[in-house]
Amino acid sequence: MVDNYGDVGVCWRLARELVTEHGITVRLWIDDLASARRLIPSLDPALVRQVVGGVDIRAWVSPLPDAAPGAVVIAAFAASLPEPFLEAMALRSPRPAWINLEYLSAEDWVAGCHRLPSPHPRLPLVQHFFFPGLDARTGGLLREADYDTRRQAFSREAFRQALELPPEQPGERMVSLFTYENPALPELLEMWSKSPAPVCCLVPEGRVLPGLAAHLGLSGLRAGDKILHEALTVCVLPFVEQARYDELLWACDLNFVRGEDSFVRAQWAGVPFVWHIYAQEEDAHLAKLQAFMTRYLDGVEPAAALALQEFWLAWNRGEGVAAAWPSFESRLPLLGAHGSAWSARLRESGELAANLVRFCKVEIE
Ligand code: TRH
Repeated sequence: MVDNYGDVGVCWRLARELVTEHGITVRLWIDDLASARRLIPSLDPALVRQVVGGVDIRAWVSPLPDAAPGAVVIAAFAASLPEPFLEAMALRSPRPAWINLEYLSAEDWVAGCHRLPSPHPRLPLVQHFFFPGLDARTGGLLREADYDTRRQAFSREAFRQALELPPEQPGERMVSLFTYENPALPELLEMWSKSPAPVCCLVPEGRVLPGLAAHLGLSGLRAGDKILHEALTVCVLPFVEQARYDELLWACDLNFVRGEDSFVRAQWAGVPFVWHIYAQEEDAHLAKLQAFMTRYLDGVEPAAALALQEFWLAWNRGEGVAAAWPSFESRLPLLGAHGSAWSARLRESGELAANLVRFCKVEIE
């Protein structure tokens, strides 16, 4: 998919954690090395085999080159394994633990399906479903052991300087905008440009730029551009390597995120955020969106919960954001406090890489 990085983003994060925190040898097969390079700048898309950050990265080509299956085989996000590879898995002794790493969802059925076995119809192999999730009944979320250390070392001022952002204005709100194309974008920007307090909007390079440029009356935008539009300053940022994306979230007062991985990182950051969920056929994503909001807003003061729901739904619908903004904006301080508490609660649910290692070592025969 052009400009979709979530699947490789999660796999890369998991692979790095398994290597650095658990001392495991990891071979990562990727079918789109060019996209992966955005997140892993030292990757060479022309190489079928290379080691980056301790991970043995291979090009997933068809047919898959002969490679002996490891002790654990993880197929992520509905990737189906080639038949010859499955046959090699069946011949291995002992047979590999076979994990089907699923998408994240806050829906209730997830806890019931997490860790379920599914025998292969023909071969003597059993795959186990492993679901990321928001509570201890699931696999949890990825979170690197050095997250807190990195955050403590983070300086918002140094971040601004490194990106050559304009000096902070009194009362300014800094917002990051990592989102899919959205018909509500002009409405949002127009509102911010008329806002009584300055808004500094940081937009990573990506698919939203053409719409943004059109709204600003420009033929195009690229990293480094800074456009002042009344109370709104738009700064286009370079797409940074994945390890540095957290810094953007820490630097801002409000983050617009999307997909799966940036959505998770926004929750760890504990800063108020707006989730643009990846749209699925027959609006299947709306149930996922609602399930998350219900979980996330449990215990939040009703008016603030309603304000968040109305703004998120407007943003995902692509209309009505101006009407929903004032109420949402006035609740951002409260939602910020809630975001920190939510992030602390998530930690108690366990960490995905550690849970996966334990599951493979202890629970699968
Ligand atoms: O790229 P996405 O839209 O990915 C989506 C979802 O994962 C969705 O579930 C999937 O099915 C679809 O792709 C095909 O959004 P996501 O998940 O947030 O991934 C973006 C990744 O990019 C994430 O790992 C963070 C990273 N990133 C950087 O490394 N540098 C940057 O500057 C930015 C803005 C993001």
